[in-house]
Amino acid sequence: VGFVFLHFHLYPTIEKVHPLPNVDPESASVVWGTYRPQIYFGLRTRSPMSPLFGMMWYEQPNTVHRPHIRHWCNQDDRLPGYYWYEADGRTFGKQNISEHHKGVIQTDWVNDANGFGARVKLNMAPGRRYNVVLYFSAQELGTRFRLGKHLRDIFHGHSELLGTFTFSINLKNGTQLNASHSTLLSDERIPSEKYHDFVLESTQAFNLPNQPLHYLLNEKKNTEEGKFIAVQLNLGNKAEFEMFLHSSRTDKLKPMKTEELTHSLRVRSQNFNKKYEAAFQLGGKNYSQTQLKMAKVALSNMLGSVGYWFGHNKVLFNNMIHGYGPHTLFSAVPSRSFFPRGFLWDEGFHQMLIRKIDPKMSLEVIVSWMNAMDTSGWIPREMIVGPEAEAKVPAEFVPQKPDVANPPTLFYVMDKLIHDEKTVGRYAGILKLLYPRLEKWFHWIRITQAGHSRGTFRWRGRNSTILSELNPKTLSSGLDDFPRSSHPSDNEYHLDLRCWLALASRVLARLAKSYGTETDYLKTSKVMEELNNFDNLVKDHWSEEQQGFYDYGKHSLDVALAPVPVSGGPRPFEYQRVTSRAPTYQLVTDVFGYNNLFPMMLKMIPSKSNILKATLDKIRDPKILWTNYGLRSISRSSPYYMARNTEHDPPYWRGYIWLNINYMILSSLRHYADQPGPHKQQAEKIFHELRANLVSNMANQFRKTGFLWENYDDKTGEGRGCHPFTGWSSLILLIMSDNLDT
Ligand code: 6A9
Repeated sequence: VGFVFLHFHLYPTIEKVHPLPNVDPESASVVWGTYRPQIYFGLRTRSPMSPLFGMMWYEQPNTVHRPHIRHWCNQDDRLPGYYWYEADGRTFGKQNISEHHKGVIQTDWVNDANGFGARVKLNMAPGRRYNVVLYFSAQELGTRFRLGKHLRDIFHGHSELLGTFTFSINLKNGTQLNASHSTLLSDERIPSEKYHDFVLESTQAFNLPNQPLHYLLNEKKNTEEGKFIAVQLNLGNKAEFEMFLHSSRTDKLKPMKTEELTHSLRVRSQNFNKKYEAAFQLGGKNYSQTQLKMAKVALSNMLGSVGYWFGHNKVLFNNMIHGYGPHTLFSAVPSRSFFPRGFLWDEGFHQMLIRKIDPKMSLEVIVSWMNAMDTSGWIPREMIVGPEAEAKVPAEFVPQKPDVANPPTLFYVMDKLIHDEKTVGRYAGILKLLYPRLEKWFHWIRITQAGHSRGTFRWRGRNSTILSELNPKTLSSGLDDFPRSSHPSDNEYHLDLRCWLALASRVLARLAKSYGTETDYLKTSKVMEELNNFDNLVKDHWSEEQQGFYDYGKHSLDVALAPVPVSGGPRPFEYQRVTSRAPTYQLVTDVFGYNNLFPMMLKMIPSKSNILKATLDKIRDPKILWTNYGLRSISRSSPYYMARNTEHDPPYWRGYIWLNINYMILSSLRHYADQPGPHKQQAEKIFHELRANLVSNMANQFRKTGFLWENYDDKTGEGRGCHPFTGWSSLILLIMSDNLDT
């Protein structure tokens, strides 16, 4: 009975918890926003029923090669840069998209209670010709579109959510349409990840007399009313047009016009800039123009790439793939091009930034993630929800595993939110409802990721049989290939996880104090004391000899990837891990890097302790973690430094510089610099040096490449990995503004 009971509790029944109420009682579901972050310019409302709006464009090729459509943000487009440089994630945004040959496309938009208005400007190289396609697509049977007769009423239709609506286009003076516009209406069900394919398939080369070749939409209408509708504007190299969606949802408003669009854009931009300066106060800080620009792009992009998804996750459970959902996820994303979906631990970092300017949005997002929890307390690490999200992920990475956790960074944000008087006053109701959810989550992590002995913890999900990896990955930790014990076993325990739980328990105790009963508070305080006991941490993880904190497990100090003869494969050998010295149970002392800094990062080391000094020394040592561009992820003297994990997997968290961890380090340096103690000055000095290095390198890279990057090279400072990466790399703004929340 015990087993069944435990099993029932530990493994999700994959049944969702009851959703918490909307933070925003006004109906967000009819308000348009840039909630399709994976496309260059797309809008939808926060309702599963929302029609999707999007824009595509292509350059008219002068040859018989089919045009290359731009639609989904894609690194292969090799655009020299694209970013929201002002955006609040709610009411407006201004974006610059740099095209090849020094072309620029601007997309600016605002919403109102009945729809949206947008202005698009093309300023492309002389002699080139561009084609812009604007489309709407229905997501449910109640939404239907019809074609109108002229640009002023190019489409109209009706939907359950919006009532009847019209869409109009206004070509600005001087903008010539090369051939007249053409339209497409279809009643086929086009999967939402295939819109550009559909448009491309509907495109044909036309040889018009005395004109170069044109690829145009082959005017098509297989129905009177349809589910997908598109209009094409066949333009030259310079063009400007506006578009307005107006629904009859409330009859208070007249359709938006040019003057209102201009006016709203101006007023919202002014308000945004005012709020921005109030929140981050970069004004008097002596930053260069590039640095200031990067800072505002960082925030605007974070907000401009908040997304909304609807659908089911795939979950691997009992050796079968189950659907889990449906979910409606409202979340920021790490990267519009590569990772345009929700990641649990990334989200805590995103909200550290967003809450500074829009705490209500942070709460809306946290509520959304808490609603993704199942009845056992598990939350998927990645929310790959709906066909658009799934289309970006190779099939083998889609299924989520219900025994796998991810760092509970949302506690980190909650801590800040409940220390902010305004937020506490205004959102007491939802904070109170969040408390039991967070407690459930905490409890789930504590139970399911427990180690063998009390107070130790182990990330689940490491592969103990795989031979092709130098060190089996720990995806659950978020630090993926950061080396742990070489031979995964049930007896190992992990430093970072223990520190995350210590932090979470501290926040939970504070939450219990404000929103729980007396008993809750006593209970959580006890847990907090246990998990934050520094002597126990030292006992389990500290090496006196190495003067560092380490993981523990079955570990060999001598492993390497080497070709091993095999038969029956495509090659006579395979790269495998070879172990020259047998593994024994010990601390993992040949690895020092981000994982080993967690006791300091989460401010668990007493400020007077020699352990703090030892940690600071290692941080500042160029042979270990120090570089001119930020702290590298793994010591240069570790055998794992820059080591490939398999023949095909390059190093990832094995040397490169990552912003989320550098942010946490800076935050703890600030903390120790402000505490009395013998190491105060050392912390202060390193704080300033590290901050200056990060800011100047990221701004240099931004100037050179036009992007914020996933991580940075520790030898050259160059941006690496995917781009744009305006998830946690945007924390550079908090760093610049000295908002390090000690
Ligand atoms: C692979 C390939 C189109 C990896 O920022 C998101 C995550 C972090 O949470 C994690 O800590 N990134 C970090 O180690 C990117 C994760 C990508 C995983 C999916 C599929 C898709 O190629």
